[in-house]
Amino acid sequence: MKFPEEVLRIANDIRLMKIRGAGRIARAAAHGLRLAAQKYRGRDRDSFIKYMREVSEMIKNTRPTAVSLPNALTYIISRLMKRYEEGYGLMELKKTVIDSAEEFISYSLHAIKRIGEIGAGRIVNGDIIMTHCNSSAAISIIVAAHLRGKSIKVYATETRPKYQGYITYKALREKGIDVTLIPDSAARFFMKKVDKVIVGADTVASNGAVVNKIGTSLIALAAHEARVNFLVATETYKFSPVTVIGELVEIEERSPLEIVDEKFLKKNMLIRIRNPAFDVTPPEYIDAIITEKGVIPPQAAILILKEDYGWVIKDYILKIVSEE
Ligand code: RUB
Repeated sequence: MKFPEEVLRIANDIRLMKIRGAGRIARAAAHGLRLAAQKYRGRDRDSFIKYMREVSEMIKNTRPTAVSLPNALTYIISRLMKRYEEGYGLMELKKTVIDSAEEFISYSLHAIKRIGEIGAGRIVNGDIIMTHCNSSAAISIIVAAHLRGKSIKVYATETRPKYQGYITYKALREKGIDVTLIPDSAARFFMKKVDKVIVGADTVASNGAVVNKIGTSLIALAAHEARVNFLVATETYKFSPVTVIGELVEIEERSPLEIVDEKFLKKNMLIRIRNPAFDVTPPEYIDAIITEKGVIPPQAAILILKEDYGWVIKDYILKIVSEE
């Protein structure tokens, strides 16, 4: 089936990381489904469902690690399917997709703001904060604390190989925050000066492990060694229901060309390069997870999952039982 140009462009932008960061990716996916519904020119319900499922699958397959992407799609498609099973007509089904997408996007933006408000309460006047990569949720906390008049200093890691740390540096600088850019490898060097590390998340597993940009777990280790508070800022749609039944989070491996250029690669044909984009920080290294619903210890991740995704988890478990 042919997908609308604009929807294909969104998928491609996610793949190429022109749209990046777990929250932004989720909102772009929701927007993609909304556009697909708006552009649908067919006339019957069944073909619309088939088409929407295919668009959803195509968007889902852009990047594998951030669970916010499938969670955003499920949010919309599950509402669509419910209406379909209740016998609603095509116009109503389209409206369901459009309304659910808008609902998700506005929930997401509100959640980031709320995380800022909740997280700012944890920041003390004079705090020195380290952050890694570029997380809207982590930035929301830092900016909210600054706006409350707290005097803070930030170390932002460069975040090689894609240098998302520069985006963080610019965003904080524009708000008038005292921010210093450091190489990733200097994280331990500066850790003794730091009071809190705040990072975002791409996925939170049911045991409280956090998947985030490569290098996060090394920083967590350095923070643990120096007895520095390690906080994760994340919306609850980054909690992964499949991890409850033991599924592992797929870690995206990206092109070696993000590490070396083509000329180097041609000269060194036999070189082996690995470029994992994310790593896993175990719950033991995380002091708290700050969500829009409040602050939880990582071990309480399962409670969020039960509350928000209980029905999805029940479906998985029933599926496993019926396959046995
Ligand atoms: C981005 C990254 C971010 C999280 C959280 O990785 O790891 O820390 O996605 O970001 P990439 P946010 O640049 O490879 O997408 O809080 O904005 O959702």
